[in-house]
Amino acid sequence: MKIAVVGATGMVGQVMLKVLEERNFPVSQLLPVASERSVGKKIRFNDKEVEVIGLQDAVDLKPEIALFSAGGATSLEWAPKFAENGTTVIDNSSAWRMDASKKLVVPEINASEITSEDKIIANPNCSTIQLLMALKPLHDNFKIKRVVVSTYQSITGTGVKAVQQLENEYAGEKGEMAYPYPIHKNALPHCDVFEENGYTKEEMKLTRETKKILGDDSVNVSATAIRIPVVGGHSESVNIEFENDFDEADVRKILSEFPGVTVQDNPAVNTYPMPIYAEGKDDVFVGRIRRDYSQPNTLNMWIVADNLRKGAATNAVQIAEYLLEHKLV
Ligand code: 2RA
Repeated sequence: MKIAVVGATGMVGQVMLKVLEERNFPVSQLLPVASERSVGKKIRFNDKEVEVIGLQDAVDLKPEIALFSAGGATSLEWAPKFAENGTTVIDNSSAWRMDASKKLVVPEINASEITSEDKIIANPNCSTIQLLMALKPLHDNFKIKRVVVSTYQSITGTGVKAVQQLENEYAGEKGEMAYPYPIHKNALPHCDVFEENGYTKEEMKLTRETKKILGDDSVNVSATAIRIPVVGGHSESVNIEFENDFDEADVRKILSEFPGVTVQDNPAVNTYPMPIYAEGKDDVFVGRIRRDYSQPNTLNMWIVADNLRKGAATNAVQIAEYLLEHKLV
């Protein structure tokens, strides 16, 4: 299968290539695509050197699937051009997520919504994917009324510039700033830009995308997104109020039986999810599961996942695998 990876030289694009290799995705021809300044560079894929090409060349080569992680502007302009040429686009940017005509997919939750008509499929935001992997099975069993979530997000979600800023600050060196303030020994209550309502785009993604993926506008979500000097993954403290009561043992059983979720929850022996151990893995790790005794039918938990893998690259490749398995490409 001819596969394009648009943004192949970026942080997520490189993880997409790695995941395609690890999962032995049947790539007959890889088209690594990047901006004009990277055209001609060589990347390695399946032990071979492959030359980076430009967007128009990639469209003309008519790949069956194009995995995009190149920013919203590139997706808005180029995803339709690939789609018009018969390519199915799986886009990791926010460009198409809230478009009513586009599917927003976490394979374990709603891949069955995809049809052969869907030529642009949106990958949810990383913090949404890991949250929904835990919420969906609980919503199905206990019907969620309201979610309050605080995220503790890795600087890798911002990109290479942020990782470089932290390294510079560790070394006591000046350099380009990805954030308005130092990130070393700090916590920034500012992920993405602020909207009129006082929430950041990152926080509103959690609210809007949760409703769309669950297909239930009645679920209320209030989010606070924090950037912290961590690289392994995003962590989330989640408080969930249900319509119906629950039994904690049932909650653990339901979560542990959901594909792609691993329950790590035994505080007596210091067992709980942490980004340093989630890094490089594809599961979503859930722990600190405990009733919130301050109000009825309410639960607290802690969710951790590698934001570059299940939060982006692996989720996109899993969608591609679904398309292949169901002969949708
Ligand atoms: C972030 N989720 O972490 C956003 C985009 N990757 O900055």
